[in-house]
Amino acid sequence: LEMSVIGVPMDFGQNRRGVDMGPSAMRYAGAIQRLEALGHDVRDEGDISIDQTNAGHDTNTKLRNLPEVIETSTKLADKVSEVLSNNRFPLVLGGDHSIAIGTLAGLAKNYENLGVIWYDAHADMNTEETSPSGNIHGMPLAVSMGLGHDKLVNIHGYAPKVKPENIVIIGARSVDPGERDLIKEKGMKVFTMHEIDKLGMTEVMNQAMWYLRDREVDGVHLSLDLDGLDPLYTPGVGTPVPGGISYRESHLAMEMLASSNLITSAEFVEVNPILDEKNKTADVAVALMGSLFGESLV
Ligand code: DIR
Ligand code: MN
Ligand code: MN
Ligand code: MN
Repeated sequence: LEMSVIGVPMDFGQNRRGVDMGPSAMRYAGAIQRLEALGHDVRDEGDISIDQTNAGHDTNTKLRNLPEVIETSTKLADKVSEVLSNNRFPLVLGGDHSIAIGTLAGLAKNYENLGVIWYDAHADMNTEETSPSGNIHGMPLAVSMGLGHDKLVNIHGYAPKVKPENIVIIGARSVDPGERDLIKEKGMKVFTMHEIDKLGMTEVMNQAMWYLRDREVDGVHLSLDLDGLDPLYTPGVGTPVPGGISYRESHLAMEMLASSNLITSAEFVEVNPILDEKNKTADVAVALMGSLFGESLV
């Protein structure tokens, strides 16, 4: 692949500082070299610049740091579009999960029928009305479906970015009441930990991929929140939830995606080295990138 890596050192979407160091942590863990070793042509595009002027001064408890999230999303959307127009594969390193608003804004206008795999302990489908926290990292999927604050929903001047029926959520185990209602209302495809336990990851991934093929998607974005894994493996995240996806199940999922050739863009988010144990979470993120981009033992 011809890939472009975009860092988004942003922590405005939630209230634990340090996730802005995620891109550095993943680079330090060898992300670029790992992908180059697989024969990919990797261009590190550096980081999106983030204005820290008002960090810590926000008083909006419904939508924390809204102006900063809007500004960063817009810049990221521009960058992702530029990478696509150069026919390169966008790989985005976060940053908290609110950056997905920008990634999807940059991607979706280049596809007729974009699919999304959302690998996460959470559904990220809150709006300012339903959010228990006011943290925008709990909202990007709702925003991308066209629900939420006008300015977030309309980044890059169009909405929605994705259709609810083109989204598959994998690993959910902490879902807020408003999110649950929305999942039901939209009839969304969700594989919670219950399905992963019951069916096994092989069956879950096969069903997820066939679901998206049946939707006739012309691209699939993988949005991987490291808190989708069990905190045993990825402790360096802001909102850990026990009972998560294992290290091996996650590698299997990435390997299956690799051999499917479905994935056309990806992002790895919520790596917070301040909360981590010796950069373990970034190491896992980079190992998963290895599997997603073609590593195999024999
Ligand atoms: C929670 C946490 N549902 C919220 N969301 C997180 O604040 O909306 N998403 N951590 O990754
Ligand atoms: Mn910071
Ligand atoms: Mn998330
Ligand atoms: Mn999450």
